Amino acid sequence: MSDSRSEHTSFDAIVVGAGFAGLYTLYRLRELGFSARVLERGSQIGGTWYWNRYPGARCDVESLQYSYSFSDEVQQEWHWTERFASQPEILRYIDFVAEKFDLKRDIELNAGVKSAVFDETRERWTVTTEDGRQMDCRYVIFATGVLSVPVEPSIPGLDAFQGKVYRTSKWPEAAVDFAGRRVAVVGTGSSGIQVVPAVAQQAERLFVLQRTPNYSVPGYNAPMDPDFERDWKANYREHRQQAAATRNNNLFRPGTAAGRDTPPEEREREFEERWKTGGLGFTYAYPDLTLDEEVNRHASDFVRRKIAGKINDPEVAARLVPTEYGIGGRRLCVDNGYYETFNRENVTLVDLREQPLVSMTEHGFRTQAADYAIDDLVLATGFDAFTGALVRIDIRGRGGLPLKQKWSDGPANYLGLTVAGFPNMFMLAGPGSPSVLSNMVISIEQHVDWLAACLGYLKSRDNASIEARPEEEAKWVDHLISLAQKTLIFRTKSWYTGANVSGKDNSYFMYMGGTNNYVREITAAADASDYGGFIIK
Ligand code: N01
Repeated sequence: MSDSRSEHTSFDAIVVGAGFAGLYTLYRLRELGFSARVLERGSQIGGTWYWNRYPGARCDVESLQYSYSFSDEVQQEWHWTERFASQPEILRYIDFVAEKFDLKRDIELNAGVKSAVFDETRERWTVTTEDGRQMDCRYVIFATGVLSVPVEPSIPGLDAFQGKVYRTSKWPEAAVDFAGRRVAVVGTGSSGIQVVPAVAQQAERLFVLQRTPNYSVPGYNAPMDPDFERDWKANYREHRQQAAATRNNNLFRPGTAAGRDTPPEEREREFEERWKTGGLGFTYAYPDLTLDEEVNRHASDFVRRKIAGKINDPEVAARLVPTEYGIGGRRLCVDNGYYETFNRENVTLVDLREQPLVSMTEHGFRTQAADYAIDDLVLATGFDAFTGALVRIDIRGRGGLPLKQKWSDGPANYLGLTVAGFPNMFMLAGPGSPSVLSNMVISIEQHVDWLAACLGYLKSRDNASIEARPEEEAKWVDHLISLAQKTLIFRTKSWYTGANVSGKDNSYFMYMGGTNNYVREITAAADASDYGGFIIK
């Protein structure tokens, strides 16, 4: 990729991360005439879609929507082969876009960033890579991903295990063959639910270690319907506009009538209809589906019945059905044959609530009920989301204050884009924005478009500095909390609230008021008030 590693060390902007966000940022920075460098720790571009290349990995937002909208040429030229794109296809798409716009010449691979330090006298950032190289820039932009730092699970004896250990979030580039092997998968979130059916097809024996069952709806993935694709390509602009008017940048046909005011038989029909369609649209049947207790109970019971109906053994079914929380409180999963996998002879569900995991052993694992022999262990155990990637970089703002310290009580931010005390620093799709509650590619574009307008404004003022006003940041945090408190997510423990990482539980990692409202708010903060929430000098 870029072979100009040591030629230039000073840039208008440095972007950290070459996933969807980093690539589009580079494209817009070039349009502004900024000198820019993208630093990527992976050995390929693609971010999430480079690292999470486990068998079965697939996006659960439809391919025609989970793609860049900024270039109609790209939209027309690229052909998605399936309703939900697989990880290899998304990676090929990202590469296609990077080649088309000649982005790679400004990207350095294998260039993890160790620190970013703000120099108050020069009002510039010094960015240091893990191999000790220093660069400096006026503006630093973190496009580091929301789910890019895996959590190391607390499993006693992991080091003692003599078999192979694979992580879904860091899967080897070479294909892994599980034929003839005894495998255990730990974790039943979106990653586990995708990897389990794929491993089950190969492995001699598969143990699925489940701690908390999740709700999963069918994906019904299928080859792309040519008529559907033709319609989208002919009307892409309208489809994108309609999606941007929703609360998540995604066309889920959101219901408008309150579930509370809808008779139960009618609700049942609507749920059935949405179940047949498949995908994440299930929870958008009614605007109060995750707010009203009765409606939520009905939707949860409906999915519980559907799950149970897929499993031959009623005892296994009872273990797979979530009972402790309502649908929508945690990230809904989308599966292609996950539940049916438990009807296979070679697959055993190990319910860690009935038989807690005691430890790994040299050749297997031990629960309070039994010892199990395995050859390979697959960890699908989740991420230190939202802030994990940012606090692992030694980011220091005004007065040398580490971001990690500033965020010891929560990720204070203004507009989900900036942090008071950290001038000329921007975060993309991270804490304080709708982030993973939306179609991320479009949310990323909305962030980058805001950033580009802001940088254009600063450029027109002689490359001025920008910094969030602390009082505006405090108001934004209160706003995030009050939005969160209205939701079921707030009352349910999951990685959405940081509950999967010790000491991290928090309520305001995301803006929960909908992407449409969010875009209105950040646009108003820029246009209507002429960046009045910021100090610009
Ligand atoms: O991670 P998770 P993920 N012992 O945190 C379990 C996106 N994504 O990688 O729930 C035993 O959801 C943990 O158990 P519990 C998507 O946004 C998207 O699966 O804490 N178990 C849980 O079951 C998704 O939500 C796509 O009780 C342990 C699992 O590990 C997000 O990424 C595909 C354990 C972790 O689930 C994260 O999903 C994949 C332990 N010590 C991911 N520690 C698509 O687009 C953890 N667990 C389709």
